[in-house]
Amino acid sequence: MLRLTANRGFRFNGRLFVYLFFVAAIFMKLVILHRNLHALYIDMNLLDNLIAIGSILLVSFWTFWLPSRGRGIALGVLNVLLTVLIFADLVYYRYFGDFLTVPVLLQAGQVGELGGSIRELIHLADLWLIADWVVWAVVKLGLRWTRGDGGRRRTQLSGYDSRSFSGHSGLGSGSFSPVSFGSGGRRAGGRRFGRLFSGIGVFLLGFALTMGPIRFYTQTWAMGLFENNWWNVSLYNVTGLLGFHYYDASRYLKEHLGGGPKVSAQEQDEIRQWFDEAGQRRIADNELFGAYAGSNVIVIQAEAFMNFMIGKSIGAQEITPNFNKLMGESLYFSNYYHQTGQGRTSDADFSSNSSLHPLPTGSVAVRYPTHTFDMLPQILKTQAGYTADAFHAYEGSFWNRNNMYQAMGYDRFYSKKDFQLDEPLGWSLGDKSFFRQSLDVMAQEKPPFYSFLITLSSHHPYTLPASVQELDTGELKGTILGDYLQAVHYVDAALGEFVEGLKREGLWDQTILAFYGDHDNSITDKAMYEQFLGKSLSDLDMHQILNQVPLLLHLPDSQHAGVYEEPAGQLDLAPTLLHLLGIHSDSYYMMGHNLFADTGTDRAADRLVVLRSGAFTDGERYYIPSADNLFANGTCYNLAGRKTTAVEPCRAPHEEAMKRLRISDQVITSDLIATFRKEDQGVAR
Ligand code: GP9
Ligand code: MN
Repeated sequence: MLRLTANRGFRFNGRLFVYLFFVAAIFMKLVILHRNLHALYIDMNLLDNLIAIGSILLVSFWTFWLPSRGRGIALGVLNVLLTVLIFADLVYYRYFGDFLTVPVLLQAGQVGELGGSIRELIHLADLWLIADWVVWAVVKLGLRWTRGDGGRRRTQLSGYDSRSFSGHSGLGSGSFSPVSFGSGGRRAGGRRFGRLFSGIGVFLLGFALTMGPIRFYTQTWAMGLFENNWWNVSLYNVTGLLGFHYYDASRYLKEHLGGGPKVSAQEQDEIRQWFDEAGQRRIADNELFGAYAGSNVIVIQAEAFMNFMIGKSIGAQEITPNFNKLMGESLYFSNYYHQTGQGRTSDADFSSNSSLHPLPTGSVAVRYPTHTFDMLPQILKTQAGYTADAFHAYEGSFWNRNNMYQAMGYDRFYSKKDFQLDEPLGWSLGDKSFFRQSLDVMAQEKPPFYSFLITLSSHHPYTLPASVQELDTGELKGTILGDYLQAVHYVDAALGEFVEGLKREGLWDQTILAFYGDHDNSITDKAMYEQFLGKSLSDLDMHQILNQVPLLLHLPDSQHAGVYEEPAGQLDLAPTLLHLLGIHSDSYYMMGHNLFADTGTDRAADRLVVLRSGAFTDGERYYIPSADNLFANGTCYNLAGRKTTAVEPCRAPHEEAMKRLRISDQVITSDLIATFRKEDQGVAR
């Protein structure tokens, strides 16, 4: 910018100044945005700053290739566009706790939701985002004034189109482009080369500044982030705002315009046929069909609530005394499996409400929130006039819930901002208060209602404050499993209080209550489980421990209580609830079973529970795939003797399991339900 020359003293490179001003201004805006993000409690560190600067260089390097005047205009336009983007993100974040994404921009409803509150989301301090415009205007006016030409002569710092200008010693002394040449053609050609190389240099610098730190992050704490992409805010933490938008746009293009693998017409027919047959198997006009039509439905998805500790004690204390007590008047499915993948909580939520498998990578809620699914809240609303609400006392944007819940048809989603944080615990609000406050809402709801609740207090790493620890974990004290059991004990107490609350409000005998765990607790140390259970465990035992979650189903009249040992899984929840409510699920694109349908002769088809890993069981056989995923290298068990058998008896259900996972993936990624529905309405394929 300032160069000491032999005969002229300091010379001011105006073009470089303009560019650096642009970079500094946008950087300042990114810092302002970051300081407004309440989900992040730390300032940007050095690497974050480098990423921010690098990404500004990457969006603007090409301006070096333009002639001076064009470059100034381009930088001005870029500044305005980026300012609008940053401001829009800021306002959107204040409401949704998330950043704008392409699917959100394409979803008109999202903007509608901001509605009248938009004025409240704009703060006076946001004017800092255009402080650079004011500074620029002042500098420009000041220069005109010091030159005293009243602006008659074209200023050499006119907006962003300045070629260059000198400092005190050389005002108006010609061009000071990075490379200075003699005259005429040589000079023009040299300037073009100068611009070309400057642009390339800035691009390379931007690339290094951006990708170096991102690479460092993704090889350390953010490992696997881009494969899982569970939260836009965590992506932002790695990539910065501009990087996030680049990633989001390319993700969208890849998933939507690039058109994943096409599903041929023949495959589509086969898929429809598969769903037709599965639907037929769910039809059962038995005494339970419609027996509880019109009841409220409360589904509680409990964080990391596993099956192995149900009914167990430590010392003389039961781990889950309330759950155990409820078992006496409820249906307890003792071989119920979570079927989640990388999307964890969101997968359990998706599978339980849509009766489809989650995806092999990432979360459906994040990747395909706008695709069509047959979802429980939507069905209950449209088929039976229910009000549907979701409750989860965490940031509404986590797992893209703000968008997904809207798409699922919920009337309202009560997220962290709707709860009073009167019992801070772990990530957010303690489950006891969460249940209490959610119940307050339900008590006001016009019946029938469907309420879906996700608990949080038993989230990894399970360390609860001493004030709420009520379990003496004995030998396990100080271990992660001990902490886990402690947390589960707290959640169980919260469940007990919730049930009491339902009784107090007169809702207990008008409500179907389902309670299940979302997924495992990520503790894989076999020795710890052996210590807790007091016996040695086989590979099969461990596999079941890590994949089974309990399902407790309480019916309004407390009938049909007992232990149900048939294998079942999260995909079965929606069709099973629909059966109780008297809604046939055969016309829906659901994969799960109706747990109240009588088991036919084709056991593999009727009761097959397929896990996302490709493991499965039909109650007789149990198959665990090998690391290389080759069928022959997997292990097939005969469940009667819990012994391994030759792998061959597992082949047929394995093929069916693979088929189901493939069909589910195709339905989700290619939005086949929307296609099928259009075809049904006579729109040609
Ligand atoms: C947070 C909760 C936790 O909202 O869903 O998610 P998890 O880490 O278990 O997927
Ligand atoms: Mn979870």
